[in-house]
Amino acid sequence: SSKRLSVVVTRRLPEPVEARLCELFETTLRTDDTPMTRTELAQAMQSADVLVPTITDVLDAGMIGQAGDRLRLIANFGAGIDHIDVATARQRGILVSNTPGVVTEDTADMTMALLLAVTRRMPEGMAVMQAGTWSGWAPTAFLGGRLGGRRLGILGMGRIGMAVARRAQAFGMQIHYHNRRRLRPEVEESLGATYWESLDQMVARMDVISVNCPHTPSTFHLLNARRLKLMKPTAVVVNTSRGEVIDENALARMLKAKELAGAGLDVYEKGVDVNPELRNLPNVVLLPHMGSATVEGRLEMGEKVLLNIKTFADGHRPPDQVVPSML
Ligand code: 8YV
Repeated sequence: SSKRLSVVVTRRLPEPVEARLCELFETTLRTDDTPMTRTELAQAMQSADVLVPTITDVLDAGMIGQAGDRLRLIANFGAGIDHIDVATARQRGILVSNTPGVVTEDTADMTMALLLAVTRRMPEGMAVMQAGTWSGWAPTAFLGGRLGGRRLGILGMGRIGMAVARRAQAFGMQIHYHNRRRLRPEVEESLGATYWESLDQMVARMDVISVNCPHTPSTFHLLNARRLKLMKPTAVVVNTSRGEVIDENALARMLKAKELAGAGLDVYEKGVDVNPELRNLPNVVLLPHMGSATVEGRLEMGEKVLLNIKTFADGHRPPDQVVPSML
């Protein structure tokens, strides 16, 4: 029966994932590696029983309003669902699922990579090597800062935040966190993490702030100009979550004015329209949203999407269903 489910996939996915989707369902694949236009997306919403979108598809109330009566499930390829109006989908009786868990370790790895790249000045070293202008070792060249002993403040202590904490613990950092809810004492203890109820107080005392919370109405610009100004001028900001959590223009201004020591960013407030001020600062490392971009991770994301659709096709709730109350 699941064979008759019509599934529309909005982006090219790894070949084994596409093959499996075609095997199990009546699947329409994307033919070129670009996002769908709004018109194409609206058409897909009309014709599909199940839509498999990604972060590049904006499924706002207007778009969900255009869904055909057939559309029953939006099985997102990705963990973050801030591009989907889950409440409106629910009103229309459309379920939403995501792919949590499988992006955790890769995103935490990238958080550490960005942190090390910034604090150890890797871009400056690379630039010299690429230009062929290295004049040899010098005792005072390219001196960075040691991670060990520094205070890391994790903003958002979910799966990814905890994976960052475990890594940072191994680097000898002191772990602090702010979260809506405090962790259970035994979890806090195993991570050696100190809870801050006040984000203002935490940011003022940290050497590093790592953003690991989702983007929701209550986390938009959580790091606004006022909070960024509370930070030590020697502090570093890392963001592998969503750009909207930081006021990007305020961050750029402060980095330029050396009111902050550095930043490592994988995500941006306006997607590909990155604040150009960020691009030419030596103390800033920018990546094009690569946090979960591993071969293994993408296959696991595909498996999650398949399981969500298959379970739904068999008449049950998808294991990774997202409900508005979780947001
Ligand atoms: C994905 C991400 O690559 O999972 C997420 O929330 O940001 C990335 O890991 C992207 O969202 C795919 O839709």
